[in-house]
Amino acid sequence: MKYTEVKNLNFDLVYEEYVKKHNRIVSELLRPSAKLNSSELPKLVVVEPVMTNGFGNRIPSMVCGFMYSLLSDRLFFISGYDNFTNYFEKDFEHDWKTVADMYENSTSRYIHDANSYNDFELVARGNLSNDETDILYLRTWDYPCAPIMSNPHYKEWFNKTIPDYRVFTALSLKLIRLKQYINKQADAFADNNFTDYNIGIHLRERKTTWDMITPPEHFCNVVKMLLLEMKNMNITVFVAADNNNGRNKLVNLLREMDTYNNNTVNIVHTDDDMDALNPVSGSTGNTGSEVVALIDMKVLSLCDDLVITYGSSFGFIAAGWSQKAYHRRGPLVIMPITNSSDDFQDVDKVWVYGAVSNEPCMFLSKWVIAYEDEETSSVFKSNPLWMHYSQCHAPTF
Ligand SMILES: Nc1nc2c(ncn2[C@@H]2O[C@H](COP(=O)(O)OP(=O)(O)OP(=O)(O)O)[C@@H](O)[C@H]2O)c(=O)[nH]1
Ligand SMILES: [Mg+2]
Repeated sequence: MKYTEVKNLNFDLVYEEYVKKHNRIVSELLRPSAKLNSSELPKLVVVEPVMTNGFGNRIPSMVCGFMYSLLSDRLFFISGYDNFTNYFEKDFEHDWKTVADMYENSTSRYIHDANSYNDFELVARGNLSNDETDILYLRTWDYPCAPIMSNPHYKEWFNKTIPDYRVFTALSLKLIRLKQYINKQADAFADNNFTDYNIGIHLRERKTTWDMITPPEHFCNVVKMLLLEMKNMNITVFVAADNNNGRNKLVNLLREMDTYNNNTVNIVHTDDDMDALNPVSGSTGNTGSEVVALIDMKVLSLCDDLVITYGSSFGFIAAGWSQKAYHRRGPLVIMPITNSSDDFQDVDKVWVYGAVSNEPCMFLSKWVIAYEDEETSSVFKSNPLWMHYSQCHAPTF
């Protein structure tokens, strides 16, 4: 497939340097004669992705941890992702098991521990390199590193290294790269099905925001709006969904849709059984196979426009984890509703909105603004994307 690819030349150099450094230091550490006491060991960032969550929540935690490790000159490790290499390439050994034994006597603390503790003062204003703790742990399903992009200690790094501030894209395209056998399937699907213009839909129905719903009709309506701009085009609508019923319903609605302006519209989807239990996620309601989840996410990431479900990270991560340069515009987000006759006069009655950026949303950003000290919240708000970060995710905190 032909498209202009994202280029992050400055960041790519930083990444290459990091890989060399990591490989060199880890091979020195693993030499049988290297008996270091804990004060001589390199300092670390260790991420503990929550494996019962899906990719939309595991990937941001790894990207945040990697960002902290680059900024603070610490080594990066991932703990508890036992089958990482079944799905992703590895340029350097980041399995925590490789070195964990050496760090038995080291000091450690969490920067992020889910919703129970988050050191946002450090992230927004502190200097991570001055932190004396040997191991900084992260356990999160969020993208809570967003405030570090406006931290005065690191602003220059971001301006120089990722000047367009599409930070998630730059880091995730290096750290989270699909294994060839998965990538090939996603590319083949896109090659066989994509046409002049491709709209990706992510329908998430198993996870609701409170008891609200996002009707399949609304996704279909947004596709109709997008099609108004097209003329004499072959258009593909790719549907990814978290359950069979919802997928069938939406596909049928789209197939019945009137097409205007002499466009032809082709509706496609992958064929996984989306009601089958996923052994990695367990009984969390995240069904379907891990491999097809990644194929769906990758195919979504290659679409020209995305229509995704509010409150689900899956679509947002697809938007950010995209090598397609066109993705400067953020996805269109379908908002949940209680029922369609609900209070139309409310200013916050929004059916759909277009996100400003394809950076992931930050679930805890509203919390930072509401509860952190004034300076931390004002540093966060000096981030040009703060409104974007705080708008796009579930309202629960
Ligand atoms: N194949 C496929 N799998 C999906 C799809 N939507 C959801 N899933 C599965 O369900 C998981 C959803 O978890 P996340 O990716 O974290 O998305 P989320 O909606 O934020 O869910 P939470 O983890 O509950 O916050 C995915 O990793 C997949 O395993 C889809 O469109 N296609
Ligand atoms: Mg999520």
